[in-house]
Amino acid sequence: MPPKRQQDQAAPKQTGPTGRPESPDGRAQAGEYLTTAQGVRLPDTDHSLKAGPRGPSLMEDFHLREKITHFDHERIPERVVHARGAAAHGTFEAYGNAASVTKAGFLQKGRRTPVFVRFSTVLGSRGSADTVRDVRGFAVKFYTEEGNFDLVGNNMPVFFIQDGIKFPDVIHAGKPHPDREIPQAQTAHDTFWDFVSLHTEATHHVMWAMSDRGIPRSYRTMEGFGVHTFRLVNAKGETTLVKFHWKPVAGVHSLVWEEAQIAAGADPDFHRRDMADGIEAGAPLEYELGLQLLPDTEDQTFEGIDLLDPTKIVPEELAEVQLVGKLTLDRNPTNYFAETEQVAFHTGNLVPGVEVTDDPLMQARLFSYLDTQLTRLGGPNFTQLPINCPHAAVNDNLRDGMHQTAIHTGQAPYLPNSIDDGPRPATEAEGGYVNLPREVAGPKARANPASFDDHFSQATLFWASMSDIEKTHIIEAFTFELSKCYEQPIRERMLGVLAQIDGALCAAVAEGLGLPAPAGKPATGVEPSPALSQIPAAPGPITGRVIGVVAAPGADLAGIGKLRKAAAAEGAVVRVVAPVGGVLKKNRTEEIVERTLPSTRSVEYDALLIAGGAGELKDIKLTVLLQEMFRHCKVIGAWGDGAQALEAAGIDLSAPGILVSDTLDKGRISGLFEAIGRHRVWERAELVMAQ
Ligand code: HDE
Repeated sequence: MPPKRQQDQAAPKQTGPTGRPESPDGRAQAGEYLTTAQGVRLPDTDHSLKAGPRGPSLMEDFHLREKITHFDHERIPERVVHARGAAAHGTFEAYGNAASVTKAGFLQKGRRTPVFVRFSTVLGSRGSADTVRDVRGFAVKFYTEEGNFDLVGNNMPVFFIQDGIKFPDVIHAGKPHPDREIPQAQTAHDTFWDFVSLHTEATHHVMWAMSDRGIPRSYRTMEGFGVHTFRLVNAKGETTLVKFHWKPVAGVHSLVWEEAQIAAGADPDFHRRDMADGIEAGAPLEYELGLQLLPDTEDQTFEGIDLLDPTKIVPEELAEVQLVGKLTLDRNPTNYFAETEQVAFHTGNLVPGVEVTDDPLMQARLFSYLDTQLTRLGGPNFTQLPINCPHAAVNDNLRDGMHQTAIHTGQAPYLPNSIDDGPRPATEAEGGYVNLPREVAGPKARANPASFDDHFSQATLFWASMSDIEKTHIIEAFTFELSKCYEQPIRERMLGVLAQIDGALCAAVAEGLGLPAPAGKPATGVEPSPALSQIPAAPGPITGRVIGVVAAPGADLAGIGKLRKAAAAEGAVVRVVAPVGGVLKKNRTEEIVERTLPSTRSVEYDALLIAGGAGELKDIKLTVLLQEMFRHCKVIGAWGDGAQALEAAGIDLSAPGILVSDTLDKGRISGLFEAIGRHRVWERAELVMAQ
């Protein structure tokens, strides 16, 4: 027998990215001195090593070379879609009522699971504007005790295509034209409309994109959807089909198109700033997770709706959305690159109790996400990055590869083995991800089921569910986008598609384009789904909303203070706007001017008031500000002599949603909050359109 092997191994000392193990949360740069990446202290980082003060610089300068080389490689490829995004940390707490349909641990009563959520636009590059008309990504990573579960959804419940094999095509059509790389981050161009008018399965999603859902007010006021049908499995092995929904506690609200355009120029970071500022101000973003539970039948349809077709919804009136837990986003990332840029979502990150279905769009996604991360994050070990690392213990027998940071012990990374000492990772069905046995059979074919041929009936349902003002916005969006196409046949073909949705929609868009409206055969007898409209029936919360107060020297600062206190109690913010910056003082009260008339635009405020004592103000920029607020149907108000300034700006004080009072008492403040809680004064819309 050969002698037993001696313990002869050592491993490098485990340190954090600082070189110091005592930086437990992974934050780098904790050392006292500026150093090279090798930890050598540096006396100077502003002057390269030169032969004399006038140079040339010397090759020998290891600090210069290292600093420049690292900088040269600071970027990683941006995401091929969803490149522009912003994220936040938070917690998901389960109510427990889903426990009967799924064994997933994170949905058991009272379980609190850390999460990281990244919101995004789809088409724009990483530096594009937030408020463009586009679909928004809503990707949630749950760090559950059973491993990571990623719910990689959007703010619209349907998708443009039914089969993932067309994804490169629809994205090529939506991205800027390849010759001049124009236009950025939008669908208002020929190739997009060419694609969707030729692939009419896109029609339902196009309706969502042209509706107000394409320009959300904020991430806080956006719904989220898992899109595909998933399969839940409970402890007894019983299955239920499910559609996932996120319901924002703050309600579902959008910008109006002119606001979206103004924000894209005045504040391209509008949505990410809103989220970060809200979290910083102590107003977390909140959503409830909702399940539409559907029987797992042989044909996987519900009330005639094919559940494997991602261009179809199940109206909430047919299958109630049951709320099963709450998501709270209350912490901003520390470092954009390390967290928001490096986070890697994957539809295949599933936990026991949640399975995917045979939706052909989902099937392709299962391949795509892991594949894309290999290029984007430079190799197979991106799961070791802190933001991607599961909070459950990992023992995966995966070895080596680029950027391996683990120091694996032992000699036999395979199972079973009879060599390595100590406990071996067990493989057990109990607690493991066991795919439920399911019969799979069928002739090999590149084909769709016949039910996938219905491309229009749910687009008609969506249209029929909109209020008049929402319909007007949809008509305006189609007219704007199609006006930007150069190719006449594309516009004409798209009018043909609209004719299949609704005659009035088609006629109105055709009129705007100066083209004849073709005839179509829209579906008849379609039941509207009131849940699809965003116009609130009752005032909602005003958390995260911004109230601007225009003030000037001599203004009623005590009144502003009172308003601020009341707003803070509701999670809303008051910002003082004045002709010039600085501090306003009256008696012992002070107010910091946060925005000046030359530096602000109306899109920054959900409501704008003129403070008492500021009635003398007359400034063309204030007029523009107020006229925009008026056009966008936002709440406008004044107290004391502030009404004079409104009149001077041409605001009709008798119009709906103009709140004028002598003093700012409790009743006036609650009336103001109620009006903001309705989001907009839609009763004013007709007046605005007549102007
Ligand atoms: Fe994605 N998608 N997708 N997608 N998707 C990506 O993954 C893909 C689809 C969604 O914040 C990519 O890491 C294919 C539907 C979100 O990091 C990529 C198909 C829905 C995000 C990819 C789809 C989504 C992505 C790009 C059709 C809503 C951003 C970078 C089969 C349910 C995640 C990356 C984040 C990102 C592929 C369709 C949502 C290339 C092939 C439907 C929210 O893997």
